[in-house]
Amino acid sequence: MTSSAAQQDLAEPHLRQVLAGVGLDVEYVRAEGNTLHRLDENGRSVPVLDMMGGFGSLILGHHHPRIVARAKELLDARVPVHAQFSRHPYANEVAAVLNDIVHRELGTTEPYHAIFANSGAEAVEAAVKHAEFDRVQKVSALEAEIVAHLERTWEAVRGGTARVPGDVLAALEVDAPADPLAGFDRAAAEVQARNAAELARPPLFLTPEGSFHGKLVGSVQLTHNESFRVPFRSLAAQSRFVPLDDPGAIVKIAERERRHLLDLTVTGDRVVLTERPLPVFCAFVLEPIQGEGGIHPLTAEFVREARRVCDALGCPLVADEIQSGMGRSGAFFAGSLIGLRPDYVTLAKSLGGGIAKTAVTLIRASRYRPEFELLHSSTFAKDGFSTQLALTVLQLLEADDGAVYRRAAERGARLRAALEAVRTEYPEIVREVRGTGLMLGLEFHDQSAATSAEIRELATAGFLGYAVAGYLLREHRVRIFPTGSAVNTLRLEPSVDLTDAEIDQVAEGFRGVCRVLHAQDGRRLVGA
Ligand code: 5B6
Repeated sequence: MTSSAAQQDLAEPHLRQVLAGVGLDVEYVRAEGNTLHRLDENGRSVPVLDMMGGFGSLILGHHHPRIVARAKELLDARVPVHAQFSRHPYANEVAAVLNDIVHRELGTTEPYHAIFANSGAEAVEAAVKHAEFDRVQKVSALEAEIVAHLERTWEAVRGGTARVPGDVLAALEVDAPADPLAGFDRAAAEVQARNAAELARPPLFLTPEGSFHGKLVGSVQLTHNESFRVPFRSLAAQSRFVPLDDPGAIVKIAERERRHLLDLTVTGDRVVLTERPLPVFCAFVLEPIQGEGGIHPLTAEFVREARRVCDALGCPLVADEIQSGMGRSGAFFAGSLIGLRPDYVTLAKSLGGGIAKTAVTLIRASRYRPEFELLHSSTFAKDGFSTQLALTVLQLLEADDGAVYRRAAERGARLRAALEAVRTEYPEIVREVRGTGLMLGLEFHDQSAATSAEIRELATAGFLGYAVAGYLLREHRVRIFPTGSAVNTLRLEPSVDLTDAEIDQVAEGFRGVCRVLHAQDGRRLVGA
């Protein structure tokens, strides 16, 4: 049945128009491995090499035969997909395999508990909510301690064994009355008022500049790109962004944001005013290899400093491995290659094997609050279908002593060498090739001073990367996109089954782009 409404474009029509502007509004009808198929004007199937890989969701490719077979098996067996509030042995098995990997790669024997979700942003928000739940309980414990101190101090003042000295009243900017009890009342009222003002402040997050952690209400505030983040800033707690090339800035930001609660205790016969550090930072969230920010691997020095400052603050360090994890880097966790020791880890994308939508947040046992399980849930999370597929994915990744990880490293090195060769041939066009394993980026030099008006305008509007993507699709049958926040960088995230021929096809495509940009042939670039 075709409704009359189906003739209209109702599903995000504006986005479709934008894609159409650069020749990317293509419908794909079939997907396998690293290939997507579209139909040409005559209805014939045209293969397209997919270097996007579902924004990094397809480490094993489209429709991996073992994952498809498992999905069919599960459906044929009428495996319960929805049986909320029952035992979930498969979710538990997924968590167990993930723990084995954590213990092998992240240098710890501590268990990590698993909270399941449906998407990456949801896994990040579960992490953030858990971290905040932990923070507010620590704050409540501190508040309770201060209340108990105030009571004890009041008893001492009332009993005449202690009095509030003038320097305490002066520090609190309250007048000193003759009556010691009135002095205490004024001091205590001021302490309570100042503490209440501090406690009303929302927490802060730490995250590197260039971060991308999702686009939901909370996670978008951890996403650096202003156009995604700023319109929604009043909806959630804010982040302080740390420059990637200046790990020393982490401690400076922590010092600048330091806050405290006031406390009144008794020493000898004097009431003493002390400052009690307030946990201000909810979490430090980072991607070991930034994806959407332009493919920037973090350095070992940066993550070491992040760990040091988090330990000093008592704040959890969250590794967002949603894009970099699941083997793409050449290890299961990209963070393991730079010595990252996180308290929380988020995974999504490839965890569902390119078929299911699933995500997970892992939390170190020593920081875990079991009560959180009764506060946070989602109807679809931890369902029987997606967790069992995730288990198959993990078995495939872990098979043959990690052959997939070795292959990601080997294929990544080969692809990188091919891209580096293009850069060597066109150093004035290609600025840099960077990344780790099969998470690579190729950055073009800025073209906003190009002699071709078309190229200049595209570059100035931030659309050059999309125009290059349109050209590669049209002329080389390669599907590739720029990163959203670094528009001159094209991102390559194919599956581990990338062949030499496919690598050659990509390199040839980029040579074509370089020739067009070198010749300043704007019309050819946009297919005019
Ligand atoms: O599953 P979800 O998208 O909510 O995951 C959020 C997330 C992502 C991520 O990479 C990290 C590190 N943390 C959380 C997911 N990345 C998604 C992404 N999406 C686009 C572009 C990207 O570079 C990354 C995208 N851009 C335009 C249209 C659709 C998607």
